[in-house]
Amino acid sequence: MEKRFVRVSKYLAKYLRHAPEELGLTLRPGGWVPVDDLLDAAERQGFPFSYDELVECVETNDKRRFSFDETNVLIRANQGHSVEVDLHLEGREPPEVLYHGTVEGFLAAIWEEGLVRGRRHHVHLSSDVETARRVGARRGKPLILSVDAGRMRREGHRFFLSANGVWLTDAVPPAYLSSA
Ligand code: HQG
Repeated sequence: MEKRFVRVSKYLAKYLRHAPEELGLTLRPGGWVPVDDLLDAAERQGFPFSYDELVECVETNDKRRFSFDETNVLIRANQGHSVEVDLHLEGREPPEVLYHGTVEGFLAAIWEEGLVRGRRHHVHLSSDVETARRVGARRGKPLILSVDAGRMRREGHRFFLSANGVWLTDAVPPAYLSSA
């Protein structure tokens, strides 16, 4: 991902996931905001980018963090929000095993209380070890936990799949966790 687009992506993540009101934006149901409102607000704030740059940023984004609606009139972050918003995610059958990348310092608390969502809406899980490793590596030497997602589902927990392939659930109690 080109440097300029990393900056635009960080800017979008901030305002589409965490602080839309700081740009004078309100997330619509589904997390959507009008593209024109976003472009205008960013320009007013002194961080202008063009419609074409926005499209390229969304299309080349390393984690496909954002999407447009079918008509490219609205844009949203696919997951990762801390503000209250209903993303209209549909429940999905997860694979038997999902993975979570974390770091040593969190382990004692995780074995004690399980995975909790912190300030995001959900706990984020990956369907492959490599992705989980990258997620954990943001914080230090990554440690991978396996989540017994099939059993969780059979025992009543709900799972959602974001548009960019991240598995989401409310919480993972310790009984479903093991070292990968
Ligand atoms: C840890 C990025 C103590 C958890 C990534 C994690 C992902 C606990 C941190 C997405 C805990 C939360 C999400 C407990 C969980 N006690 N620590 N009971 N339960 N934790 O950032 O999963 O670039 O909210 O292990 O690539 O790291 O933003 O979640 O280390 O897809 O698009 O608490 O964010 O994507 O951290 O990352 P986060 P995450 P983006």
